[in-house]
Amino acid sequence: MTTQKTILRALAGEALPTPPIWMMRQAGRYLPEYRATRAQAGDFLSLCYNPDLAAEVTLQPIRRYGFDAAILFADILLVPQALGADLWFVTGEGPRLSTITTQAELDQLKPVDAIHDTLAPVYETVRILARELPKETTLIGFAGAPWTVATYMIAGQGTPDQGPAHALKAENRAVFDALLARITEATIAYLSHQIDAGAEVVKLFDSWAGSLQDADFQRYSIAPMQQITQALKARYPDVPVIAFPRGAGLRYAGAHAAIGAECIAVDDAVSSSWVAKHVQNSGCVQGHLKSSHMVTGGDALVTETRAMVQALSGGPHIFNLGHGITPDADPDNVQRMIDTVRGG
Ligand code: 1CP
Repeated sequence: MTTQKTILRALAGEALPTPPIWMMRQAGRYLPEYRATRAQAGDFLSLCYNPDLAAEVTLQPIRRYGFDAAILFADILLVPQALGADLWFVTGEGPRLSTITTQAELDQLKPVDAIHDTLAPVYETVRILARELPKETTLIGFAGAPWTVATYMIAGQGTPDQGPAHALKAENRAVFDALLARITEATIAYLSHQIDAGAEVVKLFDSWAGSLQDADFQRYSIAPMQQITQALKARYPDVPVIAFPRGAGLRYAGAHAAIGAECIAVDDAVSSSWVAKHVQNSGCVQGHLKSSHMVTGGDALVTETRAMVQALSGGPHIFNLGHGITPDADPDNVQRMIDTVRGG
């Protein structure tokens, strides 16, 4: 059976003449309408937990650009908060969390069944979106992958090298493993509720996968994403999974099979010709234009976009950036990228 939605067709393995397109962080500060709604909400977390306003910012880039997918507006750090961590955002700096580095702190986390009390507004946002999105637009739910979420829970903030998480892994493997297991279990429950509410696809963001070496990459990036994917497939065999082990480099090859995901999202550090040969041969790929083109624009944006579409035209491809769009991007450059993808 074929579906009309282009994203679902690509995820089912179809090479489309024009790749479907959406953009990581497409609802974000580069858009004046996002900044206005965020000001109305008061702060970032209030926006995440206000279903009407979170649905509104999710819809804004769909109205403006007609992307083929909408991604739920939320954040990967809502799961730690739902497990009982304190979470706040420092303006101009980023997230801050209470830290988990000992068995005693781990014991204070809430049981997984309790996360839905905090996350109920997110499920309501998904229900609103499932009603209000245009019929051709696919609704993507998401969560952070366990390793990436753990790096924030251990350090209490974003870190350039994920040093504190690597240190805990070396010094207290039992606590580290138990924390990953708890996040994994919570993520399965969270994504199941998003799917029950109407998410048609789910994406796992492992933004810091690239800092895991050798056996650790398999054990802490791939294995937890595989476990989540397998649990979701048992309950929802028809819901495709996109996995993004960012920074995986050569290890993107074989990731479809290792994780069991329909689609592997790739970053901009690998070449499109390499991706076509070594990743797309195993299934759908998503990506991977440098997000800096959304700031600089010009001929390079058009040339690079065309070359990428061409290089990945032999198999299933969802066009996207290699990482999230940045606040200094020019909204006109986004339109130019879309016109290039759709119009040649
Ligand atoms: O001030 C603001 O308005 C906050 C900026 C912002 C936004 C727009 C944050 C804070 N989160 C979000 C939304 C968000 N985050 C989405 C919504 C959907 C969309 O893509 O449009 C998604 C999918 C995320 C995912 C997310 N949050 C990731 C994984 C993807 C990635 O970018 O690598 C990570 C690592 C986070 C944590 C986070 N949240 C916000 C910031 C600034 C960060 C990064 C912090 C750091 O590492 O320093």
